[in-house]
Amino acid sequence: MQVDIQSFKERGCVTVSGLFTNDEVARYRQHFMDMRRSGTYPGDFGGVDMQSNDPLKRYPRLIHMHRWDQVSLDWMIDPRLGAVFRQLLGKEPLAVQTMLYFKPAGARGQALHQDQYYLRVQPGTCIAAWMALDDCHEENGCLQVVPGSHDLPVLCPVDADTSESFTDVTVPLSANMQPEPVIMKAGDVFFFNGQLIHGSFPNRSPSRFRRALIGHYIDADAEQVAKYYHPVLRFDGTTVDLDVAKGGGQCGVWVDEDGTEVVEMSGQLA
Ligand SMILES: O=C(O)CCC(=O)C(=O)O
Repeated sequence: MQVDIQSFKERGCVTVSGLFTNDEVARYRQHFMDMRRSGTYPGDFGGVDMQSNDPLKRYPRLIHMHRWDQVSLDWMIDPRLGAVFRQLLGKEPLAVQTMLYFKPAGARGQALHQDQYYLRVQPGTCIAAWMALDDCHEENGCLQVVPGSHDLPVLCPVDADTSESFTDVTVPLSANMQPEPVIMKAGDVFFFNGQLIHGSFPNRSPSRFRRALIGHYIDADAEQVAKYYHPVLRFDGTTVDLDVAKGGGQCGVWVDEDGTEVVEMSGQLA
């Protein structure tokens, strides 16, 4: 399978179309809908409330399912994903997280952010595989990305608009940055660098879900990742010992330099 490595280098992201078949995607949809409707799980921080007016309380995201669900584990270390990572990274990938976003009609999105803010991988950064389980477009709240932003350091977070986002922090954009929608077919997988600014807007469709199965990865040269992402797995399913990355450190803020906005590392992460 040919992956557009140049696009990944220049834009910080690339879509691999049809990496998983329609039949596989239909099975994943059924599997995770059954799972969500039949209980609560570790990682359901806010709980599940089927009577709530908030669609995200009826269908909260699932987190780290691979730790207790074989289907999720098999997907996270699927050889097709491994083959793409080896092309993109030129190194062996390591797997650290799964998530399932249901994003039903009317659900809020997730404010623009950088995954590396959370994973704190050292040295290097993380990389995500975001697989569409439904066709994704602007109406149902597809992913939005700022191509080229992967060259930025981790930016200092600011408050997000929680009427549009279920998370409460975001990153400020410079005046010439504009998020772009990532239009995808179910079964496509979007790979993106951990510093790429991305997120999503609300699902404004009257009835359609926008489900996505997401994995976060690091490369074999990484020595540290935040505690939440341990244990770290190789693609053969065995675990590898990495150090726990500490919190804090510097973050970037936009400053004006002779009429141009540039990032200055003058902020401090909590
Ligand atoms: O799927 C979305 O709406 C956002 C997902 C995301 O930002 C992430 O996986 O880091």
